Amino acid sequence: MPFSFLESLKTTIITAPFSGGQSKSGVEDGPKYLLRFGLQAQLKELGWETFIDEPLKGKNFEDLKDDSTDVFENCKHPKIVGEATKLIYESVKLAIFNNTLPLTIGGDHSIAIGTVAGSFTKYPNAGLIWVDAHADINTPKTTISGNLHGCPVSFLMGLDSEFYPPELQWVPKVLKPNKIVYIGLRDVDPMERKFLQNLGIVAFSMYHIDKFGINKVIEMALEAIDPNNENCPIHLSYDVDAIDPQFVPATGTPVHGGLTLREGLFIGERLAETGKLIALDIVECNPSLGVNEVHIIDTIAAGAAIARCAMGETVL
Ligand SMILES: [Mn+2]
Repeated sequence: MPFSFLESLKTTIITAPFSGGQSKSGVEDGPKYLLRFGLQAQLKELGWETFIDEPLKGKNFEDLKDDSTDVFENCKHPKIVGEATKLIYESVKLAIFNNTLPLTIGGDHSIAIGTVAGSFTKYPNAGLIWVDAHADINTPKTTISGNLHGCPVSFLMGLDSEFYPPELQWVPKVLKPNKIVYIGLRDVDPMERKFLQNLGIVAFSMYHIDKFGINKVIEMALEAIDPNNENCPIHLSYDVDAIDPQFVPATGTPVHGGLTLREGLFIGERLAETGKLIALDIVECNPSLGVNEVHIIDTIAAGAAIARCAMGETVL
């Protein structure tokens, strides 16, 4: 039964045009490009009734991005990240309590602080599938770059919480280490690797995908977040940089040796098939990092295709 946690196929497309979790501009244009590409019409075509919410509308976070005033220890932009993610959190909560599936389109991955906090408020036993080249589990204490898009998982877990900037202390610690699983990792900082090991977090790197194949990896991932078959709902947080830059070039932190486009889409298709999806994020499409028009189109088309696959598109 597809989307068994919904009464009917309704989705709220939540735009999250936010770039404050990292230093490159352009990722705030991701939602605009995805919508211009026809994402809403494509979802309607799949049978979804669609609503749009723009929680950051009227907020000019781009102009507020300031590396000299908005800092806390080594963290960049905690004020705007705190404010933007809180607005996204409220929007996701509203969408999910209204029995719609929140599809949040970013924006950089810091926005997942808000999306996961929102979805887990309704479904505290949910599992989080984090598809990404990176683990995004640095803390304000361990981050080298200071970019908060590399920290959302730690905030959701409350790791090193005594070092949090005041503006991010609102984040509810909803995520337990046994309720997240990673797919696609290939660039993990030494301190992040320690967190994964010490907390016993299940993570499938590109090595595991090569070794077992993507289907088996997803089976193991599903089992890891729901070992006793308790029909746990699934939040999928999908960073497009999980897919190899040859298919998805216009993204902020590309790493070679990633998923093929088909493997990337299969994750969406397979999760849709479980019927357990309750929330979806598509992040880190940055049109301004395309060297040419083809790069931009490939990246946006891949982002939209991931959303469609995860929301029920099948070939046959
Ligand atoms: Mn990420």
